[in-house]
Amino acid sequence: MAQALLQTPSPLLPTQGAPRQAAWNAKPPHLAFEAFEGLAPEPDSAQAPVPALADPSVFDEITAGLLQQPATISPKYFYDQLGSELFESITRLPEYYPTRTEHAVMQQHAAAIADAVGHGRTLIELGAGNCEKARTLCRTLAPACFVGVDISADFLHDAVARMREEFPGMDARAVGADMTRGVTLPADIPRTGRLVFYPGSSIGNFDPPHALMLLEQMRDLVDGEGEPHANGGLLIGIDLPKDVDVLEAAYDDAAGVTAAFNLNVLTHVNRLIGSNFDPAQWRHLAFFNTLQSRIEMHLQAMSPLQVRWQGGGVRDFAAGECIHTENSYKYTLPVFTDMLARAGFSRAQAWTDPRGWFAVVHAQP
Ligand code: AVI
Repeated sequence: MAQALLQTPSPLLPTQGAPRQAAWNAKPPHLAFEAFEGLAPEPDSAQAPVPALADPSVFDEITAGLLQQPATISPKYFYDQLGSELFESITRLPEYYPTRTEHAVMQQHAAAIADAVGHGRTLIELGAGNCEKARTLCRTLAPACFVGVDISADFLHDAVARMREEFPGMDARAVGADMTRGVTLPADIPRTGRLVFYPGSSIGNFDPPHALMLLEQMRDLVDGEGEPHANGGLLIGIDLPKDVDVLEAAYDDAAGVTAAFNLNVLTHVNRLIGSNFDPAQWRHLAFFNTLQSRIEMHLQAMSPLQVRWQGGGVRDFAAGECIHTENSYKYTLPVFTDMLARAGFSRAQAWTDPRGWFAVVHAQP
């Protein structure tokens, strides 16, 4: 059983439900799938010649999803260049509370978090991207070593170089790895005193069985890969259940940025599989599924449509039929603490904002 020291337990009931396949391999923006950019044919043209695709597994994955009933597109395909920019805009929207609320929790409880976590650690940020969130943490934690992990090591190198400049005494490294496939750190990264940092509530984009698998991988990392006195920890951001209107507005903002973000996946898919999706024929849907405690995003056909792709693939959509593009699970602290315990983190402590909208959780084996 978890021995959770939950400072602000969520008032909402725990919800559990059957996972969907669609989001198992969802990636937060910094883990965006970036293969095939540059090999792309002209978007949105069924007639344009389509170059041979470099990796058939991507083609197969997308087309298999499109042929499912209901159709799905993995959220990792949100994050092409435009999708990543749109996501950045989302994080600044008045309706999208998670980013600024997590930041406020980290600021407000900086001293307590630092006391719990400890100074001089090896800080490992998963999905580090531009290392912006870790930079703030480094100022309070003064880690001895920082390891930014991201699928795109090239992108990371600049960010990690800037970390070295700002924190000259800190050993800062960039590691290119897809965390969904397991992360192996360089052999000289200290095995004791590791702190894995996974902010942004990105764990919510994985369905619960895959979220559990990821937490188990994080547990292996903080365990120093078998080191008996590893003394490691995990610091992770969790979006909590809240008023449905607040949740739904965050994923269907008045300015239409989230709609553009969702629709952009069709343009990206067109480039990846040579399909002829016309985003103008689809509309963005986002709603809270109370039973599963998750926001669901879908794209809905506004009229009967036929979509074709390279190699003769075809899918007919009836008017109103949907493609499921994303889940964003909202965990109560008791439910998430239970998941942490199943992943081998038996102690957990959480800090939240005054409204109880978002939690930063420190967990230890
Ligand atoms: C990356 N992830 C945590 C975001 C979320 O809130 O689930 C992705 C997102 N989708 C629509 N808006 C934001």
